[in-house]
Amino acid sequence: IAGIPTPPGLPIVGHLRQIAKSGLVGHLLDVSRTMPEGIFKLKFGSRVGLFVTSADLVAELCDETRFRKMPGPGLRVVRRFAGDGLFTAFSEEPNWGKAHRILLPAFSQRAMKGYFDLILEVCDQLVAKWARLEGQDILVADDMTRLTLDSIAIAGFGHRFNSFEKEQLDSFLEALARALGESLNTITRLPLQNRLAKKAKRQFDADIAEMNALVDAIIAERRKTPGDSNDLLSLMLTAIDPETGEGLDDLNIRYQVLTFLIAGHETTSGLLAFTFALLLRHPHVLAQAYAEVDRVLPGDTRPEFHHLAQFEVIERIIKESQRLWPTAPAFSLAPFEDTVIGGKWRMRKDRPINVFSPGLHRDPKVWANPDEFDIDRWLPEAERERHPHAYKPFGNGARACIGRQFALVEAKLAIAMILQRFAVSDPHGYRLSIKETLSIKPDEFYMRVRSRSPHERLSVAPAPVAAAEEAA
Ligand code: FDE
Repeated sequence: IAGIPTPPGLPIVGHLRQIAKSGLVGHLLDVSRTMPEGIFKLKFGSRVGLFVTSADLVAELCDETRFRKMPGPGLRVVRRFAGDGLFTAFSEEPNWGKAHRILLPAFSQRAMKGYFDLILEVCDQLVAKWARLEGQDILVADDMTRLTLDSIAIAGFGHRFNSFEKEQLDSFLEALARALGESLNTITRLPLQNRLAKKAKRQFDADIAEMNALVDAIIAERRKTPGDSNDLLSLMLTAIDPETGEGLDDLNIRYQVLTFLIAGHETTSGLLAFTFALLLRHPHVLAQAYAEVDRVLPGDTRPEFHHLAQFEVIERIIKESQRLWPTAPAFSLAPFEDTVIGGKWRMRKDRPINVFSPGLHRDPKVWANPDEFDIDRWLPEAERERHPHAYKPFGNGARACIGRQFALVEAKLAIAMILQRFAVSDPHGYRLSIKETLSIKPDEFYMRVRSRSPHERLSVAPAPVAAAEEAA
């Protein structure tokens, strides 16, 4: 049994000061680079956080006979508004299994096909807006947020935010951003500071009330006019869990709607924004993406569901973007019983351990040149030989992301439609900096677009990889 390594920190405030400087994710990445064992602990005031970045250790944590998801301090604060909704539920809570079984059909391949036209319509709105903004700075993360929020709301709940018609982001998003920020702050603030944060607490309550009002309106809307849709909301309101013979109760439905509104847009918008920031820094990869889009969607071809499977380069781009910057950057697990991992680190029953994904995704024992953006890591041969637990952008096991396919459909379609229509550029030489709520986004990332001429669409040279594949 060994002591878990920790970097030197100041007494009492522990690592809080460094976190204030470089953000939690930035600080964790810095620390993980100095921790060759791939496990470390950090002091947050009186609390100690455990972090794991080694693929071998993560393999043990992902063994569902020994460990299960255990929401840590951050998610426990989010429970004040998301309750026992899918994301924040403890695995033992009966509502988790119930909702999981009831909602799973809404994420089948067939369901994705059904959402396609709705998502396409929202992507059209983004493209139309950007066409009007030609030559001007576009704040990428904000428009990606409009896109992903509108998509999950229309596909999941038949609710239209119409975000692209508005200058300002929906006030729901401001309330949410503050509430998530506050959830993050309660992790990184000292307990004494927490007690003093009265004003923050009042704002937190007001923000929760505002979010609930929106959710209740969406539910009331549907109860008034049920229609014949088979979406998430109709499953929540009417479906019966085959195992218990029960449906979801009203409070849980509220938690689920809010959960999907949040989980369905935050992480996917960050993913899209990171992807464009990375593409603009890697013109040779961007060229490959253009070549693929021009091959799959020549000229003004309207995208259809079956095209998505042909975006092989874009898929690798998305995977590599999620490797470097997984927008849900951590998930936490705890053992059912006291146990030891790696042959020497003691893990206490029910005590959460964080898998810090940006660190795991750079584990030097698995990834060559881990900080380099290289989409060829995702060629099938390379993938087959990889450590099976070195990549967890969607979490693990039964508690892995239920929205994964939805996010990928949306991301692929949005990327393809933007590249089909626009030449993208980065006139300000963006230097990546991370904005953290509980998820991460590129901060203050602006890009510009210009409509591609028909000539440009024909003249993009196919990238070597794509050419070789076509010949094969
Ligand atoms: C989930 C999730 C996860 C796990 C977490 C933990 O474990 O804690 C992760 C990692 C994730 N997720 C991630 C992600 C990314 C992206 C892009 C996404 N995600 C997206 C999405 C969309 C949607 C709708 C969603 N997502 C949703 C969700 C949910 C509901 C959940 C929970 C599940 C359970 O059951 O638990 C998740 N997600 Fe995600």
